[in-house]
Amino acid sequence: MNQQIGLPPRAQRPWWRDAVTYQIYIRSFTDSNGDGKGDVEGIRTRLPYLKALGIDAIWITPWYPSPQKDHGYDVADFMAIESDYGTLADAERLIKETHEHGLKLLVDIVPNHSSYKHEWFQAALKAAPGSPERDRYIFRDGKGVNGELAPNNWQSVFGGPGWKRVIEADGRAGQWYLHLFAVEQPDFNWENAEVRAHFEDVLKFWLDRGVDGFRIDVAHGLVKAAGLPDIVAVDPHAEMLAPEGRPFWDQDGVHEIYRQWRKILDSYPGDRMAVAEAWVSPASRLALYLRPDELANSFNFDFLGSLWEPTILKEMINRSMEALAEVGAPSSWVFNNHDVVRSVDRFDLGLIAGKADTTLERQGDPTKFNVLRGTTRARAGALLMLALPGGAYVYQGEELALPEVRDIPEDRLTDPRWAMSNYTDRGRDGCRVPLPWKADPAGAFGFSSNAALTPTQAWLPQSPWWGLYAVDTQEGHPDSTLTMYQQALALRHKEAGLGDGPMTWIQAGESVLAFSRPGDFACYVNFGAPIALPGNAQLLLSSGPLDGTMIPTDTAVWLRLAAGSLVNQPD
Ligand code: TEU
Repeated sequence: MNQQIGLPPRAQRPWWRDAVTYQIYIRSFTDSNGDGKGDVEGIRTRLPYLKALGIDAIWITPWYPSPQKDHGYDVADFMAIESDYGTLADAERLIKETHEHGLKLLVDIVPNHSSYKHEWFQAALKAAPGSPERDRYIFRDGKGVNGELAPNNWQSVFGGPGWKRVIEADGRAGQWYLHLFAVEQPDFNWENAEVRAHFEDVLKFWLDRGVDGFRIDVAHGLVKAAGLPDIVAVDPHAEMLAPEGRPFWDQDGVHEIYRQWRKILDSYPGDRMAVAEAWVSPASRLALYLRPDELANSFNFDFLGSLWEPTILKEMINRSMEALAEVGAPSSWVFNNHDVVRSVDRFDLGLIAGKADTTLERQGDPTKFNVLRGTTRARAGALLMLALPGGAYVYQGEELALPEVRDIPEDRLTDPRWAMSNYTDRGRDGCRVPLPWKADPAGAFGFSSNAALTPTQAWLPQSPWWGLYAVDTQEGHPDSTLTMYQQALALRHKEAGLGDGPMTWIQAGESVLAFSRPGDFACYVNFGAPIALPGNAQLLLSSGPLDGTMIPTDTAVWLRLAAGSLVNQPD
């Protein structure tokens, strides 16, 4: 399949067409001040690690002042830094030093909602119905004789009703406000000019400080259908995340916002960009966010919900690339993020993203069921992802093959999903446990500068087996996943044909995904019984040991093919 014909060489095209961006979940990355929570300074101390890993950019999850009801995605002030995480001066220093390391830096912008502690929402609560203060959010009168019923049947993504009734100044129950996420995350009204102007100021505030771009949270949710019509579904909550036919997702009006944002990005020097977190399908709808006058990237979330199955994966790859080629945009592959069960577990157990199967508790012993198979597959998947056209987003710990942590005690769970689902869904904490930097448990496995901090004292407790995956045990070890990522990312920089550009499928059997990239480069991923390496191929990298000249099950290889061996291969 050939796309992007006429693409300029890598050095001449914008960095975001090819970049591998590393997602830093700030609270769990590195704690420099010993309080058990990650911070800005902690990130700065790890820049050498990130540089050595070979990524091109970092994306930092929300670092703004926040009551932390959704770990920073509830923002109280979009133009400052959370005091637990540091200061604006720390952030400015981090931006500068990230650039000195030759890396780009993205910040997370959360435009769908604010925290209930945001001064605008506090003002809205005090103001009267119909006031300009209320108009910045989505307040409505309730239904029923006394307004005691929610204005419509929208539910929260986290569980339970999507509306909360407020007490008015006279002490009586009054209007309702919309919160598509936690109660403490009231949705903004994007029809309001002040909201639009504020976010333009927010973009400029961070662009002026040198950030290279933004990850846009819930990018498909800002505009709600006029009149806020009910969801037409038997079970509105089950349908909340369905991307199609929802009166709050992927409304056409969002595109005008991003066209405006693109103008702001383009008014700054360098290739400033934005990447959309848009849970939108089909791929042709997602492509609309990537039209030349809109956003640079949009996460491709298909892999998050896919099984380890070649036919499905191939279809997804084809669909995504075809849709994006229409608008001239690169793909942005994602295997992991802070909202889904880690790929090591998904690929082993066949879990679908976000649906942690609590019947399969690991109970603290990673060897209890087949974590090894998940690791083998996650490693092969990584080589697949990093060989595909376009860019990729890697979530912290993915390079260590961290599994999902399933044994966090219930009384330590913090994700709002846990309470909002009436304690039926453990939520997303299992992929957010602070990173193990050292095998020694002191300082919560090296996560914290405070050596006295025990693994259970980190903000999310680390399980006793967490140290098995530590950076210091993997660093320099020829078989470790960290080493494999370092090698893959180094090769990716050297191979001019990787990153954005054409790919051609190679027919290698039903259980194999194989494709070539320019420069006689090929990637083979074997999902079935062992297969032979293609003749005269030079092995560049493999995700696991080969068996002589055979590629074992669940193994991926990067190869230099003998020149001319691809002639007459069907697409
Ligand atoms: O997520 C948006 C979203 O709809 C899903 O990722 C959802 O949170 C998940 O599938 C259900 O648990 C973004 C952020 O990535 C997420 O961390 C925030 O909680 C959410 O927005 C609200 O800001």
